[in-house]
Amino acid sequence: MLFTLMVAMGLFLVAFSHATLTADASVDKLTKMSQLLDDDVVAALDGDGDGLGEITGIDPGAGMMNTLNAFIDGNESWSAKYEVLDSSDATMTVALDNAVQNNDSIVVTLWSPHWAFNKYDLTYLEDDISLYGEADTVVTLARQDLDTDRPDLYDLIERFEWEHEDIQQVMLAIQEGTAEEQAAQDWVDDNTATVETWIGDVDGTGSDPVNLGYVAWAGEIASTNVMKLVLEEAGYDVTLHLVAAAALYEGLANGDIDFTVSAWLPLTQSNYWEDEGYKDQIDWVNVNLENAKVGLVIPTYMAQSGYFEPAESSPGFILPLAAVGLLSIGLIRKHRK
Ligand code: PBE
Repeated sequence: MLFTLMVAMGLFLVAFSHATLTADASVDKLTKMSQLLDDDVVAALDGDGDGLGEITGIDPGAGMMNTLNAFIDGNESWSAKYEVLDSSDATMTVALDNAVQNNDSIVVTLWSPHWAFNKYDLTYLEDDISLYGEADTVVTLARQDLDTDRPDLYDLIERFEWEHEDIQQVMLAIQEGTAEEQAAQDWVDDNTATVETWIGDVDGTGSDPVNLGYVAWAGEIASTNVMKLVLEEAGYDVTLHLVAAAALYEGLANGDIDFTVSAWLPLTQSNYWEDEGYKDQIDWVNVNLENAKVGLVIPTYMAQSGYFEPAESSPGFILPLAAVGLLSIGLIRKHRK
C-alpha cells in the first residue's frame, strides 16, 4: 500500500516537473534580444525551414550589419540558431510589410529615424546582449582640405543640422509616393528661415560642381536631397553620388566625393571610422542629427504575452500523467474496500 502510494507520488512528480519545464521553455513575452535564443522563437523565425531563425537585414555594407554579423559569427550559441539575411532598406521594409499583413513573425535590423515607425506598430528589442549600445549621431563628413580649398562651401555644410521631425517629414512624404526631389522641395519651402541661416552670404555661382555622396537608406535619401536643394539655392551645381557605404568612405578618403551628410558615428559605422582607419583620412565636420538609434525590431504583436506558444505537449508528458491518474483511481478503490 505504502509502496504503491510512493510510486504514484513519484510518477506525479515526474509528470509535474516535466510539464513545468515544458511550459518554462517558452518565452511569455518577447521583449529582449537574449530571448531570441529560445527554441520556440527560433522556430517561429525559421521561414525557410533550415533549422535556423532568420534576421532580416539590409545591405551588407551598413555599419549595423557589420556589427550584427560579427556578433553572430563570434558567438556559437547564436550562429547555431540564427542567420542574417542580406537585403536593402527597401527590400527589408517590403518583408516587414508582408509579415505585418499576415501577423507573421519577423525580426529586422531597423533604426530611428525611419518612416517604418510611423507606418507600423514596432518595438525595439531591449539590447541586453550589448549588441549596439547607446544612441548614435548622424554626422557630416568631408574630404580633407575641403575646409581650405572651398571655405565657403565648408561653412555652409558646417551649419547644417536639423531635428527628427524634419527628416521624418521628408522621409514619410517619399514613402507615401512623393518624388524625392519634390519631398525635399516641400520641406525647403516650409523652412525658408532655417535654410537662410545655413546659406548665410555664401554664393557658389560659377564654382566647380559639388560631389555629394550618400547611401540608399531612407533618411539619407531625404537629407541628401534637401542638402542638394540648399546648395543649389546658394548657387552651386551639385552632382549626387549614390554608392555603397564602403565606397562612400573610400570616395571621401580619395577626394572623389566632397562631402556626405550620411555618416552614423561614432558607433554604428565604427567599422569604417576606427577599424579601417578612415578617421585619419576624412574630416569630421559636424553632427547634423542627434539621438539616432539602431536595433533589432519586431512588430509589437510579437511582444504580446503568449504569442510564442510552446510546442504541443509531448507524449512524454501525457503518459506519466495518465499513469498517475490510473494509479490514483486504483488506490482510492483499494482504500475503500
Ligand atoms: N543605417 C542607416 C546605417 C546608417 C543609416 C543605420 C542602416 C548603418 O550604417 O547601419
